[in-house]
Amino acid sequence: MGFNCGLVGLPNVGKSTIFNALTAAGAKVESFPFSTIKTNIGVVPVPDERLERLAALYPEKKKVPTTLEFLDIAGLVRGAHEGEGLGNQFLAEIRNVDAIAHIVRCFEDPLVPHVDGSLDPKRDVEVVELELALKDLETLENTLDKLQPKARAGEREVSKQLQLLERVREAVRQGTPVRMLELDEEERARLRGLGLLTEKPVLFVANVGDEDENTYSQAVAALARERGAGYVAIRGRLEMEIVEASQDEAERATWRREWKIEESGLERLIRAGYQLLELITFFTTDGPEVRAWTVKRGTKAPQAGAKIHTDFEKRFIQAEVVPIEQLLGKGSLHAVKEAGLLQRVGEHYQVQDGDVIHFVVA
Ligand SMILES: Nc1nc2c(ncn2[C@@H]2O[C@H](COP(=O)(O)OP(=O)(O)OP(=O)(O)O)[C@@H](O)[C@H]2O)c(=O)[nH]1
Ligand SMILES: [Mg+2]
Repeated sequence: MGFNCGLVGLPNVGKSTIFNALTAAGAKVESFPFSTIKTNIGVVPVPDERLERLAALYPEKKKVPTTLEFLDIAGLVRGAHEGEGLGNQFLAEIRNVDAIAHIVRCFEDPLVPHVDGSLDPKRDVEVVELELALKDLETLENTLDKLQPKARAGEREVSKQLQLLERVREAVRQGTPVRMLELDEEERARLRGLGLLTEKPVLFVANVGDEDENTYSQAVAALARERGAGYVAIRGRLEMEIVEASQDEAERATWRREWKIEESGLERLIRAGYQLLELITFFTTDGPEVRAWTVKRGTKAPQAGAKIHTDFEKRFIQAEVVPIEQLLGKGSLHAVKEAGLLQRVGEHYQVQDGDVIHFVVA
């Protein structure tokens, strides 16, 4: 399975607009709040010029990029954790994402009403964060209620869990997102099953309208730094219009140059998202495909193999690896071998960004 990212924020801030700019999916965009009711899902190929150059070495093979899934989720308002607005159900959707892109309105437009009547990114961010935190408090309370009787019965494991949850609850009450707590690996593992929303990595996305950065978006960037979150600014409507104006990437690039957009919102968001989630890309050239794959930094060779085929992890013998730039420099795998540059690695090898890998399996 690939990675996914949920677009979260107040109603009418441009979530569906940005979703369309990212996916070209044509989701409904309206100037009134709560226009999105059911979550829109879009899968996008991750643009990577290294894959283009690798594919050029194998003109007979099919080029398959790695993908990322975006979810355009309904707008969230004060009281959402108690069912206000469209309520609780979409908080459950947030539970299933790997990362949250928190969309913040940073554009002025009298034709687009703001649910709170005025533009104030800091207040908006706090409304959304509070709802996520309150949902986590509810989850923590419910779990604690179930554990307490067992702890009284003297189960040691349970009381360890109980202590951890009480500590986390206290921190969330104080307004600290779970992702910012100092927890060790074991503690993180203990929390994983709870699906806490403030544990997810967050990327703040300032929807800046037609202009570039402004004082509102600068405030969002500062908030992101404070909260251990990533940050990108996207000119939502403009980028959506460019994507919708043409299917041709070259033509879209011309439009972007015209508007002095150096890199598409998608590219910037993906770069920030990969950094935030500590993701890397490796490549394979076996069979009929030249293909890019996404894994977490630190993934070992057998588990990377499991991305291709679940069997590969069990049947792993070794992997043959060459950094993509070396392969491109030599021009063929044969030349890489001749030069003695192909590394043979075992099950403890950690895959590096840009590795081209051939898995040898039993
Ligand atoms: N001026 C301006 N308007 C924008 C921009 N981005 C979005 N809008 C407008 O804002 C309104 C809301 O956009 P949507 O994308 O539907 O917002 P949403 O966050 O998905 O809203 P809900 O689904 O209702 O929560 C629409 O009228 C958009 O055209 C922008 O960059 N500039
Ligand atoms: Mg919407």
